[in-house]
Amino acid sequence: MSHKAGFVNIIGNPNVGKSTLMNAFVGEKLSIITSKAQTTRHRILGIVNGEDFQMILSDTPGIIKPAYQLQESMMDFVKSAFEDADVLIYMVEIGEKELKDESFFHKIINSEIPVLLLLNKIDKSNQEQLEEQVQLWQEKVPNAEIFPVSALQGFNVPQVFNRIVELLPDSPPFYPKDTLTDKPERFFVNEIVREKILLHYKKEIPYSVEIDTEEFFEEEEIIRMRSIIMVERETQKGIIIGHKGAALKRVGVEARKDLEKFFGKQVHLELYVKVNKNWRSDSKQLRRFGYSGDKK
Ligand SMILES: Nc1nc2c(ncn2[C@@H]2O[C@H](COP(=O)(O)OP(=O)(O)OP(=O)(O)O)[C@@H](O)[C@H]2O)c(=O)[nH]1
Ligand SMILES: [Mg+2]
Repeated sequence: MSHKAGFVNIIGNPNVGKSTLMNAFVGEKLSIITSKAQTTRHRILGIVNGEDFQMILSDTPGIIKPAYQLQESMMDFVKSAFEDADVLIYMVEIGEKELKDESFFHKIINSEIPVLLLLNKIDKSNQEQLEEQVQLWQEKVPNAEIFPVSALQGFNVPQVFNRIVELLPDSPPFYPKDTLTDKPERFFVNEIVREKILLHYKKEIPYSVEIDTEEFFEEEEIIRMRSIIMVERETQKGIIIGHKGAALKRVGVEARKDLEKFFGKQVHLELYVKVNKNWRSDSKQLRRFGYSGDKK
């Protein structure tokens, strides 16, 4: 029996719904989702295994013009997604005009590999607007096949999935057929905690935070985890902890509930807050947290 396998890399502006789409395909909450831009900071693989195919999706950070070194490393993940893609998914949302970095747009319109342009969030538009947008994007990206979708509501998602399977090259699987992702358990602990930070703190706070899970110890009945919430400055530490520790407690309670769902087991989560001065601009620190840390 012939077998298909390949890399399907999802790129686009921040907040357009890339992670929502990957999770919908995989059927698991692998990537965190919030209404804030730059929720995703890494390249995260989500693998869908069929009897005769393996679809390796990769979720990437939203495209931006980097302002500090962490963001440069985030854009390195986007660049790497162009290098190994067998199918490129360019996601835009209704009403969007252009990609936040033109050089990536040129790569898309000159792509030699198939491009599927997903016009997302159509649940927020009407027929007239939709038709106008489809036409606009067809002119802008003539090499793309366009699919209006709602990643959130699942509209047209199975159709896109089937089209991707058709486009996958003949190949044996790249990963064992029971693999779901390339990331270790601790990564998901970091991400779930960071999601709660994105949800509950304002302004620059979520962008100044990195999580480092120091302990992940699985016992028969329970998984014990200890994570450090790293901030850039002393003042941010106080904000994270909140009055009498209430803010931090809420993060802990909500994260634990999600972790229990994710791992299907009881979880004990300890959270600490530490100042790690300017970690976002420190190559060594960035590498420790899984970013390239390359200076441009
Ligand atoms: N109405 C509507 N909202 C959506 C849809 N898809 C995603 N969203 C919402 O859009 C917001 C961003 O979704 P994400 O999946 O985190 O977007 P992203 O492109 O991964 O964002 P970054 O990781 O920040 O680049 C969330 O609030 C989602 O619930 C959709 O089809 N319709
Ligand atoms: Mg995302």
